[in-house]
Amino acid sequence: MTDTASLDIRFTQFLLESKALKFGDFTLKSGRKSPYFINAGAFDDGRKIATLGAFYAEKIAEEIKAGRLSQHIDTVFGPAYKGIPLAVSTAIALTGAHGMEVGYTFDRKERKDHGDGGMMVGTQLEDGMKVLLVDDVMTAGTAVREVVPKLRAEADVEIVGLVLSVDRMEKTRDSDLSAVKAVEAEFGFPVLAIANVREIFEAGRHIATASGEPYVTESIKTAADAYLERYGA
Ligand code: OMP
Repeated sequence: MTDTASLDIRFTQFLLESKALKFGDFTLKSGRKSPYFINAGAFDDGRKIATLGAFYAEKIAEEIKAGRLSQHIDTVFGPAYKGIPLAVSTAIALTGAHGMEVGYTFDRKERKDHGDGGMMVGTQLEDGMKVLLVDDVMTAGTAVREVVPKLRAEADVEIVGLVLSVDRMEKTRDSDLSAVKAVEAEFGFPVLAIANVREIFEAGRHIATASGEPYVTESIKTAADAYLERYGA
């Protein structure tokens, strides 16, 4: 694999090598039974979380260049708990590798009534601020629907977009629209993913394990195709 391979291919290799993409039987938050699962908890050391942040920052810089994301971002917001290392590592990479001065913010799960108080940690939200959301995976969009009202209750911020690791490209329960498209339509900001499941399964066919077998074998691909036939948008 070379550095010139496209972002989704390099990201798929990272997901597979970090064991963040698992194959088997998984019950999702939505109740759907899936033959694959993306576990952001696998990015559990300094090297992996720094690499993950660099991927988010690369995606954000690419989207800013393409005019799909605002050039100005005040803070990167990651919902607690899993979004915290994402927001911090993304902010570090945006400043370190792309020269963007940005804050990072995350929410508390419970209100703190002593010391500095408040619901947010990191850069405090103020009216008019441009906030970029980061999260791990989107299936049905439940997580983002919970977090947007929390931000809006804090201040009259402008959410400029949401960047994910992986778009699972699944239909919502009541339409043929993908959850990503439904969230974009509902909230009016772009939802962008470093890679989507179709790109990941395609790339994974050509990325080999140490024993020379592709990570995505014929039977894994068949199971994934059947799942996407039923739930894919
Ligand atoms: P929604 O909130 O319904 O979009 O589902 C996404 C969330 O489900 C993620 O933030 C995870 O908490 C979890 N999840 C994964 O982490 N990886 C997956 O591959 C699938 C899910 C899931 O349960 O749908």
